[in-house]
Amino acid sequence: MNILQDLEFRELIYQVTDADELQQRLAAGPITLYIGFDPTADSLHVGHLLPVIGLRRFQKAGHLPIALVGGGTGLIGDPSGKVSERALGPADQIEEWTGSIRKQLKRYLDFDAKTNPARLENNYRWLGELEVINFLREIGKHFSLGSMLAKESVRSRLSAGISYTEFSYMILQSYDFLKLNELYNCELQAGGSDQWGNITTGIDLIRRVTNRKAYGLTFPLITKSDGTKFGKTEGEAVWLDPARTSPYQFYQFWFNTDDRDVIKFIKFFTFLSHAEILNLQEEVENNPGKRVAQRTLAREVTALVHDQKAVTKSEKIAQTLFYGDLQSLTAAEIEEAFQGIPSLTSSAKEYGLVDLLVKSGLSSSRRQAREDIKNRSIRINNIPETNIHKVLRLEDRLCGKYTLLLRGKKNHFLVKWLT
Ligand code: 383
Repeated sequence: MNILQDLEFRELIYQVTDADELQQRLAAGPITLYIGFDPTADSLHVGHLLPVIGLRRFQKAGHLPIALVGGGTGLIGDPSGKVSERALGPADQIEEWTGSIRKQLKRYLDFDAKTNPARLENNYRWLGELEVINFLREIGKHFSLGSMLAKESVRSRLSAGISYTEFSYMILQSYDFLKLNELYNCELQAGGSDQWGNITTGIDLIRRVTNRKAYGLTFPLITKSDGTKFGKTEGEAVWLDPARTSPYQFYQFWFNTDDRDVIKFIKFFTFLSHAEILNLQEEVENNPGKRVAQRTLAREVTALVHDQKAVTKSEKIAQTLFYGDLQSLTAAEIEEAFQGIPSLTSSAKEYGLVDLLVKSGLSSSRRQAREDIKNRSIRINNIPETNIHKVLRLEDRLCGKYTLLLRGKKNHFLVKWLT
């Protein structure tokens, strides 16, 4: 099976330029392709994962991937998919973020492959040395204002406002494609569907300047069947950097996938074979309660982004949090499990439970807190507490430092004790 058939089975192709010709070109031999990532933070997030994995799929199929970090374009800001102008970040910060993103991208590609090694590039290398007069004469001349204004990324922003800076972004990305075409004979640019406009202007530029043919391919926007946005838990992005999103939370993010989405995500984010995926599909239909597909998804993606140890640890934490004895977790595991959950740091030695329930927001009032306790919906370190006069003391701490409060099944709150 070739790469296009694989991508098709996985429903990963949203748009392609010249489908038939690209098909033939891919059949004719290895192609060099690239995807760009702008350093808009010090880490990639799960919204970047589909294209990152896409590069890896192409490499596994024998093609030559280039991961491009936008050290130059990151200084400008892509208007694609953005409803308003972005503030320019300081140049030294963008440089630092470029370094972090480079490090992250390395993990997914093989730079020592004999016949088809991957490459990592930074477009600051050529964009940084452009001079305005040359740029306007050599490159700008190939762009018609009419077609630039007609691009979705610009058209949708004309009334709300777009600066000349962001307006020019597509020219820089197009120039990158031209450069990579010259340097490495890069013939294909891929990206999310938001990148279609930038990709097609690059193809046009290559044709005008070199009279050569180049191709574009976009991946679909990831949607969830419950209508909420993919890639967030409780409003926060799910990051690839373990310091921002702990491996346990990362694992949970995937494990919590809805039955209606899980097969789609397995197709998108794993390298499981088509047969394995079809088996899991049957499993979801016949035994949805067992969440075998969700567990597989969480294991595969956590092992890819983190490692096998992170999978084992995440499963231990989950098992203990939901069913087990919290006393068996280490302080580091507790910190990891509860990274990002609401917490407060207390310098008191003791704390009344009712006070704490109100202070933490778990209960809306003192009256409600007492009701919740009486109803047995409050647990301290997973143990139900029914005494409304309960005061939290030393013996209620895990590792001498933490107390976990729960209201119902899903509302966690962590108290960190200082003394
Ligand atoms: C810069 C220079 C190029 C080619 C591409 C770029 C970056 C591109 C962009 N991409 C997004 C980003 O950086 O803004 N202009 O956050 C995202 N990508 C990929 C994918 C995606 C896009 O990095 O759809 C999600 O991850 O294309 O939003 O020469």
